[in-house]
Amino acid sequence: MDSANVLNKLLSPVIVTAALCCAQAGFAQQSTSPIRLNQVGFFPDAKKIAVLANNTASNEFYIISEKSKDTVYKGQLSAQIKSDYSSLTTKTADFSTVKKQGKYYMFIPGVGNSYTFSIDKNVLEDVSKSVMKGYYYQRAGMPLEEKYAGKWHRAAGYPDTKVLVHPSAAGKGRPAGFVISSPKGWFDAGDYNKYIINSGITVATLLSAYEDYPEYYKKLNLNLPESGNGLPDILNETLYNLDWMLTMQDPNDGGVYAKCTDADFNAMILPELATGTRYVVQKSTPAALDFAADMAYAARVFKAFEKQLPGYSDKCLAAAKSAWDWAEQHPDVYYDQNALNKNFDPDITTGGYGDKNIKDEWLWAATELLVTTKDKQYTKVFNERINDAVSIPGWSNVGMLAHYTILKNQDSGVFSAVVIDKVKSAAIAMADKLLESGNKAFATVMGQSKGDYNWGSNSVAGNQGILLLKVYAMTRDKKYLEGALANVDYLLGRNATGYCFITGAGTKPPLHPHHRPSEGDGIVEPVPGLVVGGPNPGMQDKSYYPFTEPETAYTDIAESYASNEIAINWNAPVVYLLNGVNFYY
Ligand code: 9MR
Repeated sequence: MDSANVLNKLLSPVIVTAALCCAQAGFAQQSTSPIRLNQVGFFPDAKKIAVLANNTASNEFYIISEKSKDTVYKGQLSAQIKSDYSSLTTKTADFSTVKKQGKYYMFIPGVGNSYTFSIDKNVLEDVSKSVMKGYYYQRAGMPLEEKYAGKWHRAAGYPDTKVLVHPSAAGKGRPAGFVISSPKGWFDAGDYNKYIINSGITVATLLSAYEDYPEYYKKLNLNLPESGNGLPDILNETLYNLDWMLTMQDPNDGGVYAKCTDADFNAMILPELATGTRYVVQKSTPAALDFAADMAYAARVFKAFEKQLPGYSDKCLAAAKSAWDWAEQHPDVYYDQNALNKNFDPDITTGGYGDKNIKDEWLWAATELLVTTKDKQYTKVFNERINDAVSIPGWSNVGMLAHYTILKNQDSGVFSAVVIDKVKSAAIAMADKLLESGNKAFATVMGQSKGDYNWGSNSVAGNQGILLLKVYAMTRDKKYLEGALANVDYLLGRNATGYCFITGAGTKPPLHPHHRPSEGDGIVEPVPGLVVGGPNPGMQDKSYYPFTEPETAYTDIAESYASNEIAINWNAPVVYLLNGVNFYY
């Protein structure tokens, strides 16, 4: 980075705030507007709700056309609502009857104007694409050319063609120090490491987005280097990570390394400047099972693209089977980084993704293998686990992904009517529960309990949205679609922080995500299309948080890896959710 860029980076908050203020002069309180709404905008036929998040006495609001300055709607604010997750009290403003396409803002006497928003049929198109394109910017081992990456173009980094087998991962045929090649894949998050566990749910979520809306995704051009090659771009992008995952399997025994990593997190530099030794570390049972599940799923999806990718589907399936076999022979190998560091050198201090309850991983892998192969050998584990309770998924909680696969493959002949009925009614009951509870003060499904505001809370909002969309597809009852949209509104600004949580979107997006390329590139705007973690009262990074309650504990500073990092498993549910509602409305 040259000195001008360093200066830019230091000054960036000032410059951006100033630029925003100038660009939108005339609007009160640009940086912390108490009027919280979806900053990107609304579909003409959708519910439209804004929230006033302060104690103003006003009872009325006005929707004003930006162009003519005419009032197009005058409405009443609701009675005060005390939030369950912070000391805020709010009032809601419903202007769903305004349907005419155009640009508007809300005016509340005594408060001022909101940000400008659009009402438009295509209002979510750009942001939906951009969260998908976000993965391209996470690619390891290839240069991002300007024609695809715009001003965020960068040199290649982390080729990972010479990766050492860490002593914790040594095995027959591959002793410690053995060199393997493990190229491609996405950087996990703000860091440059590549983890199998987190790829597990991420890849499955993207495959499921494609499977649920194939015609939609076939038309979606993301301007990738591979665009136009006969594969939908969402699959082109997913392949980039699947190719890497395949290299993480030890051909000698089918076991899967937990991660391809530096020994320690490095500085906030561009990937091309990182030169540390890379390692594959310890194989683990959950890594093998997540890998098996993704590969068995990919084998189904890519079967339809035999012409473009001859043999790929079979290759995935063979990899899935041998990973499963390894897991059966090694059913309780967990990744415990502290234990690992006591026994082996060098110490590894990057992300752990340690998961010691892997009943859900067994269910998921068995389900995917069963659907793809129809082989009875997977039924024993399936039958043992199918009655386990499931909940909104996350990287360590993947049982629900098995349920989604059952719902999608009801006609496969693999599942009994009893199982299908149970899974269906459980999904509907969960969706109903989501609609009943939620954060009343902000009118969102997000906020079922305090626990929703955790590390990566925005992925909770996204994953709740996925369940609602899947139940909507099953029932066609609009209330589920509206619930999903309420979480879109949450992510795009109707929340207690006032931020739109996606870089480059809305009026007040994060400007300083914990993301090494965005910090290291000297460009003021962060890389676009990345979902930040969101409110997390755990505040494990101990950095400065202006507010610290469950729904407000978010801080837009690069140090805050616990609230402002980006991660592949947080983008994926938002990809599914945004593109899903974009498809339906
Ligand atoms: O998303 C993970 C979160 O659930 C954990 O609580 C946290 C601490 O173990 O780690 C998060 O994952 C991080 C990973 O370990 C390394 N890359 C960045 C991930 C997001 O912060």
